[in-house]
Amino acid sequence: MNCEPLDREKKIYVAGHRGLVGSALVRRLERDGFTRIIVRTHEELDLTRQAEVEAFFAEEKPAYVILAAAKVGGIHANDTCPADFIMKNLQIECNVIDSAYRSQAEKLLFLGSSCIYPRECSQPIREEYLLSGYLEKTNEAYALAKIAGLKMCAFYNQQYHTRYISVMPCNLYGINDNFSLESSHVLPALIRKFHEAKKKGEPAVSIWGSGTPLREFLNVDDLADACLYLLDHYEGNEFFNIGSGQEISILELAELVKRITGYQGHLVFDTTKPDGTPRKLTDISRILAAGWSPKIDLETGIRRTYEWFCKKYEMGAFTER
Ligand code: GFB
Repeated sequence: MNCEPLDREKKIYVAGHRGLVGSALVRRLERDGFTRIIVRTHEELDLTRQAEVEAFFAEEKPAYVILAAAKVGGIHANDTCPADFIMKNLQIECNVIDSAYRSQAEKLLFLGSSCIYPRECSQPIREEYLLSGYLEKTNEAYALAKIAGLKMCAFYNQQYHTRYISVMPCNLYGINDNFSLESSHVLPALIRKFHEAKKKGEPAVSIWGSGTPLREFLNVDDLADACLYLLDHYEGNEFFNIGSGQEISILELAELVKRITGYQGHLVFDTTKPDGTPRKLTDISRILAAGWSPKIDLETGIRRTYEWFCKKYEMGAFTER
């Protein structure tokens, strides 16, 4: 498109490398021949601490930065801990984006979320619909922090002529996801619930809400591919929706996961739990026009994730609720 690709020999810092998105990015960068991938565990570097982050950037001076570190969670975690979601995410964004600027990073990629868009906006959701209405209440705090991060990148570009890119992915899933039943997103929760119900011979699996909400899912390896594509090919002040462009109801998703896991029982709906936004299908015309398209279909992606989950499960992972 409009810029030089990243130099594979230069330092690239992936913040959040143990998470779903960060770990997929590290895999992708390694596969692509990056030789100096910088990572820090939470114990080594607390991204909510400004002085620590400034010192880290001053010492390492990464040429490129991918900001995949965030306080994330499913509908229940977002709904019950809004203070944590807004505070931690704003802190991480301010610290990392400003330190990247001060240490003269050449390029930065910021990861947002499709929940930044108004709850009632028309579908599929175009990037232009940002800030055109009220947000969904169950994830308002997280969405506000992600809007702030996206705008920060745009304003740094405007004032300081930096080259920061923002992407807004739909609901993601894949290996290294959070499978805790309390705080996870729907797909890992369903994989674990059906797997455990099958193992224990339970007659029914509980699905939160009514089953009617529609969601768009993208395998995290597709997202990592899109991020590297943009870092290599794009420079400018637009941000990009990244999605599969296809939606599925929670009921249909539950039936698909049930089939993949081989569970034989039936579904019950727990309507004391929230549905969240009724629908959030992104319009992916902008990224398609930029030359990138998704490659992993939902069933293939869930099968791969389930295979990985089963191996980990047998090794004793996922003991927490
Ligand atoms: O994935 P999820 O937690 O987040 O829930 P959101 C999606 C839908 O699945 C909701 C239903 O309608 C849930 O009620 N659901 C059914 C379940 N069973 C389950 C279950 O066992 N666990 C979970 N978690 N959901 C999040 C936002 O919204 O999406 C974040 O809170 C973020 O801010 C993320 O943007 C991508 O899609 O509703």
